[in-house]
Amino acid sequence: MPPIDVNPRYNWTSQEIEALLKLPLLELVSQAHDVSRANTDSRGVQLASLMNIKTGGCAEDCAYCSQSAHHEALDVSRTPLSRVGEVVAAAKQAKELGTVRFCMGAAWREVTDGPDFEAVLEMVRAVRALDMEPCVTLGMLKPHQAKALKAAGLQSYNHNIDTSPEYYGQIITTRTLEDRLETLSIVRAEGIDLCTGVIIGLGESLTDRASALGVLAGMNPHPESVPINALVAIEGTPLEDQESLPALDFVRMIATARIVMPRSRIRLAAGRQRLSPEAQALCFLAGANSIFYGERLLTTPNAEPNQDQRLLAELGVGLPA
Ligand code: SAM
Ligand code: DTB
Ligand code: SF4
Repeated sequence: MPPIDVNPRYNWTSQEIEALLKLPLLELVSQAHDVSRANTDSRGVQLASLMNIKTGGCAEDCAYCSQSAHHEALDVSRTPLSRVGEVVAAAKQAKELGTVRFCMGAAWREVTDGPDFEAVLEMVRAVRALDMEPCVTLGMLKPHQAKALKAAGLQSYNHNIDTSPEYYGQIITTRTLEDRLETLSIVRAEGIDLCTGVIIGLGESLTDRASALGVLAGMNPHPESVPINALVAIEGTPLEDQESLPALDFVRMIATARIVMPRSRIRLAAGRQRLSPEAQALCFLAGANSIFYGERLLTTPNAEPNQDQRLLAELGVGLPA
């Protein structure tokens, strides 16, 4: 292979990306680490907290998701939208723990204008007022809604492509990848950062993983943050019996994402709870520079904050004082 280019490129082919994914692991991690050193502050890991502001009852049929109205996930009951006061209290607590980004997720297929959306705008303003970076994930958006979110102070919009164009129909049938890309372009047009990533471990092939990364790496500019999720298999969803992803596959995906999107924040996202401290250390070495921090993801537990504190301190990767 030619020496790795440490500057951003937007013309990666799926074949090139697949060749990276297939490199001997230590060669891949070493190349990714060089790219990290040249492009990011390798000591800084951004902490992001998640809050589910509206649980369950979503009209989409994403096969991995406990919140789809099409599945009967155990332990997930529908809730109305959280109150602004509850969100502010959770954001304050997250700030005390050292979180810089506060992400609010609603199980909506798309945003509808009205009191709920007005309340979300209020939440964004309140999180901004706490000097944190507000991020929301609300499903599909129309241009005037993106404009209103920007005006409220939204930093970032999470909207994942999830999987490759080729595998998409196996996982979601109620929307297309084109719908996702349309929302992403609406968000970007308003100057809101993109938080756009994938899930692996859905039964997709290595070629699918390369193809999904190719979609992200072809965006110019690259998404500012890229969550790499490993499936959390949830009882009651169609993927409940999916075999769990080998830890080193997670490392490979992070390293490859770092190489093809050298300046993005690569987030070691869902599925981290199952990784040993050693596997997580390899992910940071391979260029992961953000994690979800806090007891919960959306409907499942996250890695323990106490253990995270110990791990980050031991690795010396920048836990705030
Ligand atoms: N409805 C919005 C949407 O789909 O964008 C927001 C919430 S949705 C739960 C956000 C992302 O979380 C999904 O796109 C998917 O990538 C990830 N996710 C959801 N369930 C997951 C699971 N069981 N395991 C891993 N990642 C998951
Ligand atoms: C993202 O990429 N992962 C987060 C966040 N964006 C919204 C969600 C992970 C969800 C994991 C399964 C659950 O807790 O329901
Ligand atoms: Fe879950 Fe989001 Fe899919 Fe709805 S759109 S089923 S909340 S992943």
